[in-house]
Formats: sequence, structure tokens, C-alpha cells
Amino acid sequence: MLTNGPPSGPRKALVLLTAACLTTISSASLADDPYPAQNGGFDMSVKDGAVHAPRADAHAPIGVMADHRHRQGELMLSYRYMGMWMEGNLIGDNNVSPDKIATTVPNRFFGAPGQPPTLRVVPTEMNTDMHMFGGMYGVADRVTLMAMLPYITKDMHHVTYQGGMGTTRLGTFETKTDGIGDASLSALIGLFDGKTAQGTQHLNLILGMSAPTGSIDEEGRILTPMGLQPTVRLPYAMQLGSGTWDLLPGVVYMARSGNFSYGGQYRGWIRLEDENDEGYSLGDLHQGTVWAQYEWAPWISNSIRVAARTQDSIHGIDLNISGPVQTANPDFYGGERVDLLFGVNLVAQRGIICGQRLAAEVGVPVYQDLNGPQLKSDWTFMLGWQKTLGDC
Ligand SMILES: [Cu+2]
Repeated sequence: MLTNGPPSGPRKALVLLTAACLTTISSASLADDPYPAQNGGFDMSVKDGAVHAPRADAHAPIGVMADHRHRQGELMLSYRYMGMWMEGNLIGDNNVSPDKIATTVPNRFFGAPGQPPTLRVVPTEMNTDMHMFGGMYGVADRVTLMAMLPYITKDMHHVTYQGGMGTTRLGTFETKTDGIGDASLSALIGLFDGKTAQGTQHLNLILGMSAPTGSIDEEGRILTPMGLQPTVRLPYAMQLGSGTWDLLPGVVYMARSGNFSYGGQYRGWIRLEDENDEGYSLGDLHQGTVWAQYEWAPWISNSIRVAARTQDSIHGIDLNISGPVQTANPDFYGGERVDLLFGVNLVAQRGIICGQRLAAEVGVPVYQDLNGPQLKSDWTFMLGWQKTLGDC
């Protein structure tokens, strides 16, 4: 299912860029700060003139972005791999079979030349791979900037039913897209940093913008109910960006008491334009999450997390996207979903790899209510690497 071809142009360029940053940017200097902005990965205490290694639980589970700040002058580089697998369809929270979709769900394009009354092409499965390259930089103790650039690969499998009615299957086909997604720049602004006998707590405001750098005019070859194989503009779900400038507001709280830590975050994706160049805007997305972590030893912590999201359907329509398939209908987007996630954070404590972080998180949906028919989430996986330069 996974498409693991050799790195193509843009991905290779990003890898080179990251490597260049690593080699050219010198380590940030570490001052002895009695009021650390936040552990951008480590306990700021400086004892015996030595900087102590980071704590595993100083970062939230890897699926939570924009969780922590860095001190002034600190630079952190990160890479995350995210895999999302979808299989089967839901209308609301009810499973619906391809046969039922193909015989009962109205085609909104019916009436146009060659358009059947019901949907005749049904997505059965979708795989999304995202490679997220990120950087964080402390412009001041209270303000950290975070830049993110994703490289996305998508593929969707479909079954095509023959003609305008019935349940005879004509065949299956797969569409694929890949390229960079929407780049974003956010500021994390410290609202409150507290220190207790047992630990610390931090409250940060998140204010970001997402630029429409991802393509929204990707094309692919499909199989129609009449047996034709034209190349067409692919549906919204297969496009790589939103096409609009988006506001990314949020707030995040993290607290630690001894070896136990917990936190919560809200983030939003608010479309700042009614329409992108193709005449639509994706629905606003709101996401809330809470987590708890236990640190067994400074180098390892485990986490449990709940993430909930709600998204509107698509507003407007791209006139180049049509066909007897659910993904061509802007109404069949958005919905609600709750995931349960389990994670591990690792951070090397000494030697040449001191301060290198490796973390993973696996998620399964526990509730989905979709504006369907729509493909449902099956499971998600994330693997991430992070390093704050000069932290050991
Ligand atoms: Cu960071």
C-alpha cells in the first residue's frame, strides 16, 4: 500500500536543506537562566557548570505540534513521518458498503451530459504519507517561531460500477498525487511559566499562518462507468493544499509534577479567504487534545492521548471537479472524529547522540461521525526526530 519510491526532486532538496542547516548553524549559547522560558527539551538547571541532558517528557507526544518554547537563540530541527490509513465508508457513524453507495446515493451532477443518477465510482481505501520538516527558533525567551513544510504522498483506491445502475463491477483503479503541502509559520508566545516544588507549568498562545504552497490542481487517470480512462482534475481529497491563506490560532498548556506530566492543546485552521483560485475553501478545522505522560527514566516516557477534531464541509465548488463519485461532492467532506493514541518519547542522555530525540505515536479512531459517504480513518502512525542544537 505504501508508495516508497526513491526521493523525488522536492524531497531530496528538503533533505539537503536540512543537512545544510545542521552543518552551518552554530550551537546556541546557553546562559544560566533562573526563569527558564520552557524546557525546549531539557531541564534548564545548570549545575557544576555542566548543562544537563533533556528529559523525555519535556516534549508532548510527537503528534502534538507547537507544544513547547525554546530559549532565546535556541534552534531545534525536526522531522516527522506521518502515515494515515483509511478504509471503508461511513455515512454519519454507520458503515456503508460500496454496493449500497453505488445504488442509493444521488449524484449531484446528474442531469449533466453522461452523468448517472447515483454515484458509480466508490473509494475503498486511501493512504497518506506525510514527511514534515520543521524548525523552531527562540527569538526571545517568551517567543518561539516555528516553521513547518510538509511533503505529501497520497493514493486512493476505487471500484467502478458498470453503466448507470446495478452492482456489476467494471474494475478498480488507483490515483496518486505527491508534492509539497502548505507551509506554515507560527509564533508560540509565553503567557505563563510557573515553577513548583515538584515541577513546572507553562501556558502558551499559538498564532500562525499557513500559506497556499500546496497544489490544488493535481490530475490523474480514472476509470468511468462507461469504461473510458480520461485524465481529469482529481477530487479535493487528493489535492495537496488548501489553496487559501489560513489562520492557525491555538493555546497549549503543559505541566509536570515529578515523573508525571500532562497537557492540553487547542488548534484551529481558519480559512481567511472565501474562495481559493479554483472557487472553494476547505472547512474550518478545530482540534483539541489532552494527554498524560509518565517518565520511567530521564531517557524514556510513555504517553496516552485523546484527540478530537471537527471540520466543516467544503464551501464553494471547483468546476473542474465533477463525476459520479462522493469525493467530487463538496458536501461529503468534514465531520467529527475522536482518536486514542499511545506514544513513546526517547532522548539520548550522553555521548555523541546526547539530546537526540526519537518519538513515536500510534492512533486508532474511537468515534467517527462523517458528512458521508466518506472514507473512514483506520489508524495513524507517527515517527519523529528532534534535536535542539547545543543542548548537551
Ligand atoms: Cu522545539
